[in-house]
Amino acid sequence: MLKNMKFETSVFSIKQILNTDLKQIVMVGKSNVGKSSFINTLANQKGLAKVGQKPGKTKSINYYNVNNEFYIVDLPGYGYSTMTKQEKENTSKLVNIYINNNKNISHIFFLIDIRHKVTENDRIMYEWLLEQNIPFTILATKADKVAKTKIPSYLDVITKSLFAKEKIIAISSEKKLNMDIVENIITNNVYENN
Ligand SMILES: Nc1nc2c(ncn2[C@@H]2O[C@H](COP(=O)(O)OP(=O)(O)O)[C@@H](O)[C@H]2O)c(=O)[nH]1
Ligand SMILES: [Mg+2]
Repeated sequence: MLKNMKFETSVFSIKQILNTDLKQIVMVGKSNVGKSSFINTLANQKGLAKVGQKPGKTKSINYYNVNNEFYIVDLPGYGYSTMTKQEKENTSKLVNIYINNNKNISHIFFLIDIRHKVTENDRIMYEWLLEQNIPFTILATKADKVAKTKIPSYLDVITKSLFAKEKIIAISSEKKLNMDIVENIITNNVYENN
């Protein structure tokens, strides 16, 4: 569990992006994949990030301050059918500027629902991640929704449809599956190479 995690701010426009020297751990994934739930489980606080929020409401970059040592940053989800073309453009511009002008991103978690088919947007996100010079981990969310014995085959499907070389980790925010692995990744990336 990450101690002393607090919501700090939501950023809707480029000029609001935080100018900070603190390292940042970033969450990306399509809407409803379980980003907010994952953040709440990491913090061990139920209502910290709003779960099941209407897609239209999550166009912001949300910063969670962890003990004044680093940030967990929740990026706007992609694949919203309710967003207008203009909203999608504004959101992707905000995300790109946030990532490209930032030397303090130490790790990106890319969340994919373990049960769902990999979408075109997921593939675009994966290709985009490969082009960044930032370490990342693919997490398959909501693993409690499939039989434990079937988890490896679900992971295999995702790996193959992304042509991913990285090992994908199954997680469950509900059942706290593999949260220790995730926390290790976070602390290794935040506290190493200081
Ligand atoms: N069974 C199960 N449901 C989950 C899990 N994580 C999220 N959910 C559900 O998936 C829905 C979307 O979750 P949310 O965290 O709001 O996703 P976000 O849009 O990516 O922030 C909600 O109804 C959550 O209760 C999980 O680990 N297990
Ligand atoms: Mg959310």
